[in-house]
Amino acid sequence: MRVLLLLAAVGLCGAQYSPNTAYGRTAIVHLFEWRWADIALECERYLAPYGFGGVQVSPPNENVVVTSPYRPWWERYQPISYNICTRSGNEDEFREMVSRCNNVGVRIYVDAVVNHMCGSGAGYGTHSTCGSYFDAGTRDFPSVPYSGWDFNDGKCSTYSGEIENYQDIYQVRDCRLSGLLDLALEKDYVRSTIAGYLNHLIDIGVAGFRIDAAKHMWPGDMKAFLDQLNDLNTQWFSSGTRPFIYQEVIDLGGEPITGSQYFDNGRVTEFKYGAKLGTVLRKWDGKKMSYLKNWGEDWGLVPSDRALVFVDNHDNQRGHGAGGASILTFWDARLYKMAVGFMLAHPYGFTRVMSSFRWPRYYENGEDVNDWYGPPHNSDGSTKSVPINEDTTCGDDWVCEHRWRQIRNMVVFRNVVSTEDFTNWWDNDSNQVAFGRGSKGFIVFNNDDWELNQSLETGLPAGTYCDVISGDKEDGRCTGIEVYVSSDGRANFQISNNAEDPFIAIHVEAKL
Ligand code: QV4
Ligand code: CA
Repeated sequence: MRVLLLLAAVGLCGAQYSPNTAYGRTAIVHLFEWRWADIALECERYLAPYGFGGVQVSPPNENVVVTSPYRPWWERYQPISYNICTRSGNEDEFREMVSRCNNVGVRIYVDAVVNHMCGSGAGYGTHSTCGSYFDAGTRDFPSVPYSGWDFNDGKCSTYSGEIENYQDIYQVRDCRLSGLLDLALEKDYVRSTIAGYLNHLIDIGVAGFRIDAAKHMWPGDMKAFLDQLNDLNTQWFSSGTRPFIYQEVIDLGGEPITGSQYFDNGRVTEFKYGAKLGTVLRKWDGKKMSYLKNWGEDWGLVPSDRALVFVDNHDNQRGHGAGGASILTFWDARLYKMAVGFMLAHPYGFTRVMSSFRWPRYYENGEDVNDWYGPPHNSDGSTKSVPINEDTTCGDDWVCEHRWRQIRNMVVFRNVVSTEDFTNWWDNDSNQVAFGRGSKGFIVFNNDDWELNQSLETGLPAGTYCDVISGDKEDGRCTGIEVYVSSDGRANFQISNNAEDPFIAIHVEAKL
């Protein structure tokens, strides 16, 4: 034990790769743009009962107020200070959320925007979410404080001062990402200021961080502030627990900067996951689901214990960032549920479910000109609270994918099978596949244009199981399809290619 403590003390043990979720919880949800008060409610009424491990929240620090276009979602990626004060709420509301979520075993992960401050064109004044004065022109952020000395202006080699070529690793780190004032992270003052911000959040009780734009920071500079982070708050975590770190590094190949260069700091976001899975489910370039038999590192993905995986994220569901047209989103609901179901059933990576808001997509010359739309809001620009309908869906334009029965039940499935290996793969050499997780769970997909009618080895104990895709196990009965597993572990599966959801999932906690 002493050795472990020593290792933890020097941050050598693998803890920063561990999500620090409560026992048996294996997935988090990105409640994009939700208010802190609504997240606290969602932790207690939904996420805890259904075994979600945690929530990735939108950046909690003060950001610039952009009014043209009107309050875009991306204004939150332009920091003005590290005051906990945004459209999602103030510090008291943030503390309340973290405490209430931790108290029901749901962790909070903060989206940490520490590579930069606001855009160089953001002007000067107090148009910020907490009224703090700033002057982008003179790089003056008195509420941190940062001054001109704390930015990379002199270090960037490009004429525009912006990143122009992603093949040049110096530009990518030391120039501005789309005009965002780039912080000088080699400076001790900047490193300790960032560490101070993150330690303030750790003190409040968060479990870890998504490090925004990590590709744009030198891994060593990041390590310098990460090594200054305190252990997690012992009110909710055992002593010596290190914050979970997952770094946004978009690496689809073809660039000199790769995800593996950041492994010393923590996990990385594996964007190849959603991009490749999308091409398979869309059957592009002759790809078919039977190819997924060796899904994982054989497909060029990073090692499973260094991967934070997702089908889509807040950027690429609206054409920002990377992944392109293959990315499946809630707009492609039927295939999206299959992709999320596959992700949650498969053992690879630590999984994140997206929870979005709807916006009026409108394409001109192939571009969605409304991709900037912010969350549902009142006339004063404040973010609307999330209404919950009778049928448990969300109201207004909140999509709440995490509340879709097929997705919510697959989060439970992942928890139930978490200790089990990937077993009993079957495929028809086309787009009908199935696989199990030891003796705890089994899933079957039909993405062909004809019926699946097949007897399969499930690995499960004999009995009657409720399909958790078409329904639930409720009051001792199945509200959807029933599956009979015989004493030899085999079961017959019939899935029409016209089914609402052409996949079936069963597990031992949905057994009659
Ligand atoms: C514009 C011009 C600049 C000009 C600047 C002057 O493009 O040339 O210098 O004005 O101020 C918004 C606008 C963008 C504007 C910029 C700065 O869209 O037009 O520049 O603000 O004013 C999000 C959005 C961006 C948005 C940014 C800041 O996606 O559109 O820019 O927030 O508001 C790469 C990175 C990856 C990144 C991804 C989007 O490797 O790290 O691009 N992903 C993360 C976040 C993402 C966020 C950022 C990084 C920046 O996931 O949401 O960008 O924090 O792949
Ligand atoms: Ca940078």
